[in-house]
Amino acid sequence: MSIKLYGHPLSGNCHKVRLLLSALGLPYEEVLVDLLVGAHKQPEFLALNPLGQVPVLVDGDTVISDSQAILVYLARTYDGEKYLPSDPVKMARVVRWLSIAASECHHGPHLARLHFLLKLGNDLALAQGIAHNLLGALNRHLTGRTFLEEERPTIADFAVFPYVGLAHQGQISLAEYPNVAAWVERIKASPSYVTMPGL
Ligand SMILES: N[C@@H](CCC(=O)N[C@@H](CS)C(=O)NCC(=O)O)C(=O)O
Repeated sequence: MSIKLYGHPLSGNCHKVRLLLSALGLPYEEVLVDLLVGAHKQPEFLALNPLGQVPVLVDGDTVISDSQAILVYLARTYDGEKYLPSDPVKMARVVRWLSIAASECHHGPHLARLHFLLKLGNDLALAQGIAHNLLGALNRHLTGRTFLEEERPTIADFAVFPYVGLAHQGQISLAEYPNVAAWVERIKASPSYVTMPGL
């Protein structure tokens, strides 16, 4: 069975999935969905994801959209415990970060980055404010920790990492957040790490 990732090279949401696919050592084909010409709003792509957003993962007959959902699917399908532990407390702690990735990471560093990248005209001060609040909390959480929840990266790390690592593209510096900056470097030093433009 072949795995296809429908994505775009500049999408941090897609990069979450690339990081896990690489960590799992899974071969896959990346299918470019050209967001700049509206390919994500064409009927063929909307049949995969009615919301018209990347990433979408196709694994045989299984179609999953949403980066967080894809991380859960891949982690549980291809490596039982390592990236998403099934112990209820441990799982809840990892899922909490998936929620933060979809909320604070999206409304903070992601939208600050898009302000500059796509000249969105969105509220930059609001996005940067949310980002600094997130980074302060993340910095405190990472005190004395190597990764977000376990002594190894889990899907919590892969979900939060891209938009925090790309924060500088939204003119947000990590200089005030040394634990976050060190965690970003630790992830970049992982043997399976793959990069993307801006990281
Ligand atoms: N919650 C979704 C958000 C996906 C998302 O916002 N994707 C962006 C690219 S990073 C996109 O496709 N935007 C096009 C659009 O929303 O029209 C996820 O985590 O996958």
